[in-house]
Amino acid sequence: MTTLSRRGFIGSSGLVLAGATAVSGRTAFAAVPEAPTMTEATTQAPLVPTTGPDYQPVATLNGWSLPWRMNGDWKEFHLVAEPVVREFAPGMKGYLWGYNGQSPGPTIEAVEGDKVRIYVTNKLPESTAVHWHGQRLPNGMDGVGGLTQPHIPPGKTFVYEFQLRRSGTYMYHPHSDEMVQMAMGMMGFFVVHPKDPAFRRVDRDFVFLLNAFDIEPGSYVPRVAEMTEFNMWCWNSRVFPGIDPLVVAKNDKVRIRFGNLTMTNHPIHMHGYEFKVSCTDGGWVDPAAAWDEVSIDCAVGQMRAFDFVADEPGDWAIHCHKSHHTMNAMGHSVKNYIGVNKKDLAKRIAKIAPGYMPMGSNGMGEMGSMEMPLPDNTLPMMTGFAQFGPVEMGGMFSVVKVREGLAKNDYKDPGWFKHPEGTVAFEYKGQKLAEAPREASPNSGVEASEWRVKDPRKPSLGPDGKPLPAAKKPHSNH
Ligand SMILES: [Cu+2]
Repeated sequence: MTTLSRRGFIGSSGLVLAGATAVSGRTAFAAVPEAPTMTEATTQAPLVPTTGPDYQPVATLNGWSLPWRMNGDWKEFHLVAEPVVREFAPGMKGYLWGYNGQSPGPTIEAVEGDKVRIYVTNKLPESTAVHWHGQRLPNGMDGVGGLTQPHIPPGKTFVYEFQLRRSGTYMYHPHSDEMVQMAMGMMGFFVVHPKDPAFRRVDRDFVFLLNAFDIEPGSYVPRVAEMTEFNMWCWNSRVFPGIDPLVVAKNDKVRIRFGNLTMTNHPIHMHGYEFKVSCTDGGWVDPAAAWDEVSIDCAVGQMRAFDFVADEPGDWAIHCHKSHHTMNAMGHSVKNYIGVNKKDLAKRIAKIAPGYMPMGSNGMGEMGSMEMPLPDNTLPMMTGFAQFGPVEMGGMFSVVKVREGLAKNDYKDPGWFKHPEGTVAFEYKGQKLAEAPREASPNSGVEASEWRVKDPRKPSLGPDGKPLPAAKKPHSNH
């Protein structure tokens, strides 16, 4: 029986259903579920459930969710570990390893209490195994090659079976030649929705993995032995301007979830809002224990989800706050020439090093708007244009686009934000400006006068600027 979910994909979907024969041979046709493959690197429409409890499906940035079939009371998925070609952004591709046509692999979505059966077919040239990061499961289903199961040899299919005991935010990745296989891009998101459709429900739920590659400009295959000097800082194996925007309707409850499979931490910062961590890979955070943040550090191997209400329309940047992680391959070995007059110097160096291109004497911003000659298959260090000019970013950077009046399932890029009249920073040319309001912000809860810095050596001043009467000294003879 095949009741594969095939609904709801945006436009010309890149979803391809390979016959099971392509994977496992004619004799196994009925036994193994089809293994869908994705041919595109654009964000696919969330996969709305048609059986079982209702839930808000996630939107995987520049990715998709894996269709499944029901077999009795088992929810069956089929992952195929295989070499893939992944576009990082227009102009650069990588020869990676992934699952079902892309890196990362498809997001697996199921419901708390579901019994899942996950077929894993190995089409890599070496053994693999899949670890279900964060899940409670029988030890033999934990996917640690050699420790809890034999490695899956090339050409073989293994089956994992377990019941999803907790809702929350998880991922999957190999635990077999792990350094190589993760450096090649093998990983995926795994979301377990709560059995109670109302529990911690949001209107839009975005997921992505933080991953990093070291790919020499002009080449296609990552250097897998690299430990520190990565030059591609990615969300779901994409870099800005190749990362799709997170499109949100005004006043939506929004959740953004990410997991870190790089080799360093990433403080993820979103502009315009404060938010609360709602979930980690360890479980849900009690709302009473959550505090407001504008940046969340995600350590290696961790997952974080944060929630906010999108009540401020606009184009809000979201990015890793390590500034080297918002730049692409070409920027990492540029020397600092700020303040150096290098007119003659550049000419002389270019003689012995053809193509020499020094950093600008006034900083590197000018590179954001330049059309530099690049080697094949790489990206400018900083790039991307928006309505006011070059954005001068790369790597782990995208935009949360909050708009009024979007339909519930509309994730299409709405273009640039139309700012209300008089709300954009502007050049001061000596013109007379409107009087700024004098009151403190209505939400600050602080009286304007409390902002004054008090010098203990001087008498406190009242609102009229005159010294306040000295405070009475407390009795010392109680
Ligand atoms: Cu970072």
